[in-house]
Amino acid sequence: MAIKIIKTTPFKGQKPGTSGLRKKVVEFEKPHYLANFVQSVFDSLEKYKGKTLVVGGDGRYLNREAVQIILKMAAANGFGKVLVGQGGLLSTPAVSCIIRKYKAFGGLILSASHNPAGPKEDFGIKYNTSNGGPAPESVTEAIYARTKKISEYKIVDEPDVDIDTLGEIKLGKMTVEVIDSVKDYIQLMEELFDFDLISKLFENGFSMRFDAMHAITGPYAKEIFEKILGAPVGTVINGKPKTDFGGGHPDPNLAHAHELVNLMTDSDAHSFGAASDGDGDRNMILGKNIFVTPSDSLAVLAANAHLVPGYKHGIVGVARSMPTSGAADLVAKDLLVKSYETPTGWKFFGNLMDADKVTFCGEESFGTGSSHIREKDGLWAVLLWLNILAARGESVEQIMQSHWEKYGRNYYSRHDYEAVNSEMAVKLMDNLRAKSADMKGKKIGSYEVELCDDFSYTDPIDGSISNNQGIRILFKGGARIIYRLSGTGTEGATLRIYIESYEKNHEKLNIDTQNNLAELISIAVQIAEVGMRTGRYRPSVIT
Ligand code: G16
Repeated sequence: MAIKIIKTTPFKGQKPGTSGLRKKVVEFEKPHYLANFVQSVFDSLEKYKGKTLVVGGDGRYLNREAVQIILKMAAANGFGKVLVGQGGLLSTPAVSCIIRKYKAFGGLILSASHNPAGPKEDFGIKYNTSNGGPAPESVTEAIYARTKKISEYKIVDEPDVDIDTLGEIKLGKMTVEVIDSVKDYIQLMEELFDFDLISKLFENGFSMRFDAMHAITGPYAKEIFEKILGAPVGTVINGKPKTDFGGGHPDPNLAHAHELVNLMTDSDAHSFGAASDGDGDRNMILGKNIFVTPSDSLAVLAANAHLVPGYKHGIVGVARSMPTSGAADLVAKDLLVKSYETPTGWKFFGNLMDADKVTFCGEESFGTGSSHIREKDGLWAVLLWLNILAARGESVEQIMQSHWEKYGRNYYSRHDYEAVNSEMAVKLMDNLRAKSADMKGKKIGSYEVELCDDFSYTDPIDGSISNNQGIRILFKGGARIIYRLSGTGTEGATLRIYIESYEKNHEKLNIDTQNNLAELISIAVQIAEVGMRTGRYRPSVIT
């Protein structure tokens, strides 16, 4: 086996964000760009020689080429085996499931998640560790440090591997096993959920649409919903993965999943609608004419988990990212289990799940998951909802209504200002941080500030500290305004403003959220001086 040592120079701007390295495709197409990152990952790991790596991606433009580079570099660097999804395809939750099931050393996931795909759009790569979850900050920082110093990488000089035929093949001394992309994941879902009960829903005419947004979940969803659970063909829409995701923006939210949203707000709307994103870890849940916020979804799932076989003994705790609404905390209190507030980023949940402190976790950014794997899981959330709907024999609206009656309602919205000048965005945050020091006790409109700070998190398991995780203004009575800069954008900075109010006495369904939050929204914009500091007078996306 001929191993080539290629001389290279470090690139600027390789700092991994919330979820690995995400950049425009043109960056990844620069000579050695991807290889530099992959070698930096390998150089940051210890004792992986002879071990197994899992590789797969969401099928976006560059996926296949990237898989070939990784396979050849893994062989040159001494991995014993690579498990690769057929065609190079694996959803992010499936990678997590496979790493855990086969006790692999780690995995490389090729995706830029919900960001658009194609030659002019985005690509990404991230490393997951042996627990199946995203690498913790200690590892991502080591990778980043290495990218700044790297001077060469190793790759075998061999022809491309056939990644379309299932089975084993040798690449130098390393074995490449091409595995079925959906099988292991579906087996896990069958262990958690009552598939017979869900099938009966469909037998009785329950109508659902699942929008795969031309991304990775299409093959998984068709197999699960249409083949195994017996939902009619056509239940899964946009089910064929495309390298450019059909030119769409596979972010399952009200702004981007408009086809599904239209289907769910017709006069003859379906009973249930759901969507997932580019790599299959996010989810959006809709009932007939009703949208369930991800924060509410986490709370409802936690409150009803005992109805589902995989969670019939209850949950041990719940975790949510700081900007996610407090709805799940109310459920945790009622269930007498602990709730944790972590910084944004799925990696913060891993330690809590490994230590058996939480069963469910979720984020406002349309991510929900459980300790069955160490990634958020779009289809899992959809199946959990279906299992609960079947067990309760109620509609999404009825379930939400009774949930709010019991726990009160957290009105919640996120306003995003995308592609803002990065320098302006940083200054805006610095200004807020400075202001936050003396806001406590101030009355602003009808609200009184209870606490204002820049969120800092001490991991209860390993004691690691993450500072500067977002400016929080907490008001008396449960209202909150949070500001943070996104870690996943690929153009300039994205300012996210999260607005929440809490109504204990929930009276009627579908009070318009934006109207309900109007005063807080205007307070949020004024305090941060968004218009003056960014030149932007309205958000790019409201969810
Ligand atoms: C990623 C992380 C999530 C996080 C989200 C936040 O999601 O995996 O844990 O909530 O980013 O993004 P931002 O920093 O832009 O607010 P994904 O689905 O992009 O991998």
